Amino acid sequence: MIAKTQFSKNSAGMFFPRSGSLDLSGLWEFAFLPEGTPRTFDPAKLRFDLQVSVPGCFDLTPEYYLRRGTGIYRCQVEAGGEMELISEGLGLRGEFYWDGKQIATVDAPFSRRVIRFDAGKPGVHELLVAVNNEFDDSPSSLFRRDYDFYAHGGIYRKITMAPAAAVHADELKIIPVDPEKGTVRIAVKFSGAVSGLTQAEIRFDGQGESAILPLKDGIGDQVFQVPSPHPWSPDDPFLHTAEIQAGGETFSIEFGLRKVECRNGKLYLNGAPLKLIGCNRHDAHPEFGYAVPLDIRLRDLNRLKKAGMNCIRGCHYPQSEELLSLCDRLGILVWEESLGWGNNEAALTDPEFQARQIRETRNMAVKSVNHPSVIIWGFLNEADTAQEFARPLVKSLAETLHEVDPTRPVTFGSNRLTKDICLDLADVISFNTYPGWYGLEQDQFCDQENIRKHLAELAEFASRPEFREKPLLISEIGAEAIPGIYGGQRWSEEYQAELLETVVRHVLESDRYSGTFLWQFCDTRTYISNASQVRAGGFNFKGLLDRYRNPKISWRRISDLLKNNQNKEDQV
Ligand code: ADA
Repeated sequence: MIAKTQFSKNSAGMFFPRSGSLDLSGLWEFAFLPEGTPRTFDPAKLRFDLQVSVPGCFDLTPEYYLRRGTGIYRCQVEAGGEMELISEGLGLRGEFYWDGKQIATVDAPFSRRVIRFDAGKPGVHELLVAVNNEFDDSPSSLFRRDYDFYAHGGIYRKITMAPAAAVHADELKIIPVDPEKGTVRIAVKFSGAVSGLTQAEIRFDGQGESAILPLKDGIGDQVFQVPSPHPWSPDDPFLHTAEIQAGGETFSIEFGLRKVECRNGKLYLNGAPLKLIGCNRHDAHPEFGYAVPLDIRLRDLNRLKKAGMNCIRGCHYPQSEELLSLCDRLGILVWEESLGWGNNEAALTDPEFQARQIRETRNMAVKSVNHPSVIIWGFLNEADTAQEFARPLVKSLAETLHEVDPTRPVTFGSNRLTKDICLDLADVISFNTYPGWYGLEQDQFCDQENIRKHLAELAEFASRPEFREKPLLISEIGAEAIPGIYGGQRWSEEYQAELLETVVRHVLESDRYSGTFLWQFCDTRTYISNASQVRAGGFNFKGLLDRYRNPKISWRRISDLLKNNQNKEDQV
């Protein structure tokens, strides 16, 4: 059974929504090839003896729990002629087959792919998606076994199909110029049937006359006035819509009129100083892996907003359109980053790894550019940026993001801190640091003074002439707390709460810090032990919520702190 769906105007976060698209979410047939078996297969010889959900992670089904190998998903689709298939994200890698013929391969987890192919005669056809979650230990691997988050196998996000448009929208960017005046820069790149295409028509919010965007070789770039402009902000997340018509196709894009700036060492949003207080959030759940249902995402974000937090860091991979669209609608600010974690010299100097990082970072920016909630782009979390060999890739990634959209600041979470030699390449300085947990004093009870001293030292370092114009963030900080362990000692809920409260108070009081993303929103699945750490029961317990989103003491403590802080600000 294939659910047919039309994109409604308010469909959550569809990238270039097109009428007549088919959402292939639903029940698919499933066959499994265990780890080590050859990944070439004859579909006719496979045993499709299970039905599974798409989106879904096969390694969380009871039948294949935590297994590694190749999951082969099969469904029948009614289609014909030139088609466009959009895969929002899978892992760790995959191949797409149409009637047994390979039409695409995907070597990057969590990334969107637009696949155009000839579906042949109209009728019922077979779509096969083979996803593999075996570890690849080569230097070019994007998702390594020592990453501190679980490498799930599955179709993480939606697959949709639509008749391929004659004019392909490769890039549609709506970049605010002046939110108050309501001016936006519209930059488009079309391919396909573009010869003779001299213009696109632009219409805002379904009203008024269309405006003309001249095109040459499918490319156009011009500033427009939005009628009745209404700025976007966390407190008033108003979304405009632009319809872009070209070559008989209509592309409907939501956008928000907002401006993020770095000035005098601070972040500004729509001209007002911005203090980010929020969490690192893996888009994950212990029962669903990375195929997180809309309802869970919505509850997470509503809970975060209700607690008085205003941002998430989408650690450590490109976020789904659905999640970003929810953040647009709820007014939650986002640091989105491409996939990376602790990458060392072998990876950072590997030409294939570099090419993949640049390609996927660019893909992420092109995908996310119209989401007003995304205000910062990141990459290469905790790479070895204390070494010269890291500079070429860091520089290329920063340039790639600035080329897609010069209006958003770029950064990376550095755990090399004052030894980092790439901070000049970032617009924002972001430190991942764990005073009171790793490395520094490991006290039985929380040493607030030591934590404040460490944060003050980092702020002093970041106040040097070469850095003081750059905003400063603590992009990760926290402590493990096993749910139900009490008493104030390390690993207890009170220890975590006291540490996090010390951090948030310090950041709120600090003139130098533009904010912090606490590590982390909720407990997440990782491994009992891998190269870099041991994790009790295979979970990272630094969540302020447990894995099922039940609050620990720290969640309540931080929520109360932020509410009191907001009350004080309101009284000023
Ligand atoms: C690092 C890393 C996180 C997580 C964290 C921790 O900062 O970026 O993904 O592993 O440490 O819990 O130790």
